[in-house]
Amino acid sequence: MARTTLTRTVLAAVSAAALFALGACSSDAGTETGGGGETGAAANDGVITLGFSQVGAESGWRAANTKSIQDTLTAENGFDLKFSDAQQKQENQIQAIRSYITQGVDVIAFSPVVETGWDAVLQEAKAAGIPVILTDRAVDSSDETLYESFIGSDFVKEGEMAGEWAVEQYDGEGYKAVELQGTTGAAPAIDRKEGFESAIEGSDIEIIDSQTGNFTRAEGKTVMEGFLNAHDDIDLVFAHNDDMGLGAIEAIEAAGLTPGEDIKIITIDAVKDGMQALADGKINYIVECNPLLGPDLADIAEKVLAGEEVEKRIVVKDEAFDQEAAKEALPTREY
Ligand code: GYE
Repeated sequence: MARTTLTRTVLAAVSAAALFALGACSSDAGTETGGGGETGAAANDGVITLGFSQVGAESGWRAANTKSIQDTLTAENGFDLKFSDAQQKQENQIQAIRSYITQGVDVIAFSPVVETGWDAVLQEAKAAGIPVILTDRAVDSSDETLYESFIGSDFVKEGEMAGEWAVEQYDGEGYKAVELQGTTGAAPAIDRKEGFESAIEGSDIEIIDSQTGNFTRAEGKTVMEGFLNAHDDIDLVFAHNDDMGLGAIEAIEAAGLTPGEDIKIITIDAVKDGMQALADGKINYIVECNPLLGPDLADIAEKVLAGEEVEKRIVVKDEAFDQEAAKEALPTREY
C-alpha cells in the first residue's frame, strides 16, 4: 500500500466563476455588492481577503487541516486570512459567514459542520456577490450555484474501502461489529456509514450497535465503554475517525482486553497518532483522508477571483494502510 497521492477528478469543469468574479467586489465597508466589473482581488492591491469558518478543533485531522490552511493562505502568498473556529456548532458558522459578508471579504470558504441548513446564508453571500468555496465537507443543497467549488474526499468511498478490507479479512468468522459514528448530520458520518454498510452487505459481519462519538477521542472512549458494558461479544470496531478509535483503544485496554487482537479496529484519517497505533498493532487498518487542503483552496480562490473557470468538484484521492504499510510510512509522514 502506497502513500496517498492527491489527484483531482474533474466532474464538472465549468462553474459560475466568471459570473461571480464580476460581482466579487471588495470594499472595506462591504457596501459594494458587485456589478461594477472590477474584481475584489485586483481592486485591493492584489491581496485576497478570505474569510474561513472552520468546524472546530475536534480531531488530529482537523488540526492538520487548519495548519495547512493557515500555512498556505499567508500574506507572503497574497492572502489576508480571517479565520474562525465554530466549536462544532452550525450557528457559530452561520454567524461567522454573516460577519464575513458584512466585512466585505473577497471570498468565503468553510467546512460545513453538518450537511443541511445552509441555503439562507449562502443566498446572502450570493446576493452580496461574494463567492463561496466549500472545503472538506459538502452541503446538501439543490442549488449548486450557491458555491463555486467543493474540495474534499469521497467519504462514501472511504467507508467502502474500510468495509471491503473487513470483509476480505474477517468474512466467515461471524464477526459482531460496533460502529463509532462521526458528528450526527455531518457529511463524513453519513457517507462513511453508508459506504461501510454497503461493503459488508452479503458478508456475515454484523453491526450490533452504532452511536455517535462526535469525532472526538473523549466521546469515542465513553461510547466504547458503553458498548463494552452492553455487549460481551464485540469482535470489531469501525470508527469514523482515528481519534474515536484511539478513545476506543483506551476503553478496551481499561476493560482488560487487547486492542488489535481481542477486538479488531478499523478507522479513517491516518493522522500521526492513528498511524502510530496502527504500527504498534493496536489498530488493524486505516483508510486515509488527506487534510492538506490549503494549496487547493488557495488555487481555487485565486482562479475564482480572476474570473477563470474552476472545477465544481475536486476529489482528493485516498489510499489505505495496514500495519506493515504504517511502519513504512510513519517516518516520512507529514501529518
Ligand atoms: O475525518 C475527522 C474530522 O470532515 C473529513 O472531520 C473530516 C472529518 C475527519 O473531525 O477526523
